[in-house]
Amino acid sequence: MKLSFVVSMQHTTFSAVGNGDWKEISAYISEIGFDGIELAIKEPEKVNKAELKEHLSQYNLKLVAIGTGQIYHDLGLSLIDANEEVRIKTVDLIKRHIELAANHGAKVIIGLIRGRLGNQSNKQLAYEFFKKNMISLDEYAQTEGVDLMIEPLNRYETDYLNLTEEAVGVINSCGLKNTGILLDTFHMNIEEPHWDKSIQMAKAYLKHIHIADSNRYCPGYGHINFSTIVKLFNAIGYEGFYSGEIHPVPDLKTAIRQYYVYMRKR
Ligand code: LER
Ligand code: MN
Repeated sequence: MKLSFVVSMQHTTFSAVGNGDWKEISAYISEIGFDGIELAIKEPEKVNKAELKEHLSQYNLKLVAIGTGQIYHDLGLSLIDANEEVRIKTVDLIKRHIELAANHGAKVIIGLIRGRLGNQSNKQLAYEFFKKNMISLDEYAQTEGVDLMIEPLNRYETDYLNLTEEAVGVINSCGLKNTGILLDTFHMNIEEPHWDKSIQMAKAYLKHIHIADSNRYCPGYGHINFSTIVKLFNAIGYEGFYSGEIHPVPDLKTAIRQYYVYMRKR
């Protein structure tokens, strides 16, 4: 099993993430024995590409995925904003993420950046904005040789694409070629009616996994049965990373270490 951990490159108010000095945190992740790292990046244009490459190579960590969600969570920009300028800016920022990802063979996450239809007076139109922007991002991802991933999120964080079935539906109806799915056990535990059926449904699309227990703490702190769930992912032939996206409880270093130890035993 390949393990990674989600770390924020710039300070964020999103709490289920490694927040702090990304270089120090990644050095610790490497020391513990992780195979890779996932970076949440709010300001992709400010990232020093050479420094990032050198640092990850020094610590022998693969950049597995790039998170975009803080652009919505911290800055309020989304793919369905009513203001066209905001939508254009959001798409442009994600293109910068795609370029960064291309440098590392990493994948780009389309999660919180989707925003909420509920904020819009015309929900149908907002959903059309989402589809149009995904088609354009998918085309750009094809030219850069990068995979995008739609992450179904629970209803308290967004009001559309909460289920694997819905994410598969939009990928197919838009004819997206480089877009797959990221499954997050925290969101699945809230939304999916069946672990096994949802994982089976994701089979042809699954590119990445986020792991957190039912309370978003480290696995073992809640009531999700990870041994069963890892078996279900193995059964569909999943060979990608299991990325810890958890609250830093009781503190970040302990959470990182406990995540590694727990998952290595699955
Ligand atoms: C948000 O709850 C989440 O799970 C992130 O991975 C999405 O951007
Ligand atoms: Mn997630």
